[in-house]
Amino acid sequence: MSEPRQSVDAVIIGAGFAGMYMLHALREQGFTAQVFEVADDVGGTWYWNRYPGARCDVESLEYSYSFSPELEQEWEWTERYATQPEILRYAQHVADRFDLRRDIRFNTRVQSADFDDTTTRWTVATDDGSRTSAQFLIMAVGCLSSTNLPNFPGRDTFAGASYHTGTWPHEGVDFTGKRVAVIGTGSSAVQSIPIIAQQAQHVTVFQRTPTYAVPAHNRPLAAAEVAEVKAHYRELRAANRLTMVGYGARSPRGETNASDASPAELEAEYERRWAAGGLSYLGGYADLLLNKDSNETAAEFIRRQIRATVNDPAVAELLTPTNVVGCKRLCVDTGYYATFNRPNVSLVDVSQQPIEEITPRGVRVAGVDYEVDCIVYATGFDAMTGSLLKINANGPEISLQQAWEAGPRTYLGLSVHGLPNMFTISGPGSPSVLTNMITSIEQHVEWIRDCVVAMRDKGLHRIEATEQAQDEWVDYVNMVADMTLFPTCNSWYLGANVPGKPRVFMPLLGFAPYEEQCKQVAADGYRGFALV
Ligand code: N01
Repeated sequence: MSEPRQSVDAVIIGAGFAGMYMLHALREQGFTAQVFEVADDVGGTWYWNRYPGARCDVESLEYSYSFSPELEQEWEWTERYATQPEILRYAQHVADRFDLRRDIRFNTRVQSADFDDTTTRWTVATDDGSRTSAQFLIMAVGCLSSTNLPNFPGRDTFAGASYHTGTWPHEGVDFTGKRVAVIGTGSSAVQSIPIIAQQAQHVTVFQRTPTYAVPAHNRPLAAAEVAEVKAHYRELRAANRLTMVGYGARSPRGETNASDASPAELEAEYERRWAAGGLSYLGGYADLLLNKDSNETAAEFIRRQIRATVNDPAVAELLTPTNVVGCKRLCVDTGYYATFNRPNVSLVDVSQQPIEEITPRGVRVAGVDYEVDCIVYATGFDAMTGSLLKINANGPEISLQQAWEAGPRTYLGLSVHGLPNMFTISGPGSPSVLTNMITSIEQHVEWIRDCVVAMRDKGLHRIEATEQAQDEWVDYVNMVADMTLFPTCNSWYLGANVPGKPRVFMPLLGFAPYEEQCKQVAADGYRGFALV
């Protein structure tokens, strides 16, 4: 492993897709950079989330870097939705291909970063005692990397094995013959429950909020489809960057409103999208996340599929969500609802009476003990802010923790007033988690790269978002969210899954308009930033 350098142009924290591309992009411009990474290899999210069935719900041909046409052509995806091992292999291939590892210090956690206003440089301290001085501090820590493990009474008294989907053992887990509790029914649970159920003696799922899931219809990629995409990759990538979500240009979103469609038209459109599979289900009509009545038509279609799939009407009813579809992240599944027809799977509703206690032998709800051998916490993440706040970043007068005491505030999701020369890749206030993450990462990396090149060209050494620009941006992000149905659920987008976390709608809706705004800010001489 490389020794960290003592002085570089940029320290990058994290070696997932964001950190890897940031390193490559800076190197290409002649900058020096040091990456710090807690894990022992690259991959970020795809390094940690090794739970059974983990896959990306954005199609593999689009959930991949676009910055290198050669990389794009040489890599062969095998399935419509890539598995976690395949995506991790891809990340490792990228690290090899661009010789990234020599500037990455693995097994190393950044503990603090302090900005010195006299030198306009950061000093970054790590848990192995190293100190690195850098002009720029770039946070590539991921949006979903700080796990949320609920503090159930007695949690640590459990005598069996406990796992969190987000920090799954590398050697895998054999559930054969085991009684397993799964807590949570979000995307990670929806993917893992059907597979755990095939192995385990019994699976008991503890559900607080039922989930909408649309079928993945995963399949091996046909050679002809791959060839077709590869022949027109540039056009596809460009078209994706003109969408609201940074992917899916191959199955365009409907431009008409569900409110204008007849019941027969609605049914046909939802049938078509359900049969196609995947997240484009919600792209059927333009108003599905704007108009409650329109949303209800899409939601009701899924509810009918659940009732038609699940044999026991009482179980079906419990599995049927009532809230707006899409205001929590839509899940993409393979056999999730049907899994509840298995004799070895049962469902426990914890919406009214929460999990009371974890006992040495299992999970207690409403005085009933569910005895299990293993507990799988599929309880999600302290999303978007968790990993950033774990780093003690201190500006000249204020720390990041102080700046975000009442919730995250950024300018463009890229920069925080009070923390000069610090950039956040896919930070709160940017589209990030509402998009194809790799599209958003590439856009942020390229913007940051161009910004530091412009600073070097002009002999500038300090950049900081102004308070006014940040205030206006936060208002704008909220205004956009309030025009939609997104704030109507207790989602992790709002921080509602973590007790005590300030309720702020963190991502910004709409990739294409956002990219345009970022370009305009740069073209206007980095409007909203104070440059020295
Ligand atoms: O986490 P989640 P996740 N008692 O927060 C429940 C991405 N992702 O890891 O809904 C009982 O969605 C919680 O209940 P509730 C994707 O963006 C992508 O599944 O808060 N239950 C919920 O059911 C996704 O959205 C992919 O009421 C508790 C569950 O735990 C994001 O990661 C795959 C509880 C957490 O669900 C996070 O997904 C996986 C408590 N105290 C993840 N606390 C793909 O690309 C929490 N819960 C396919």
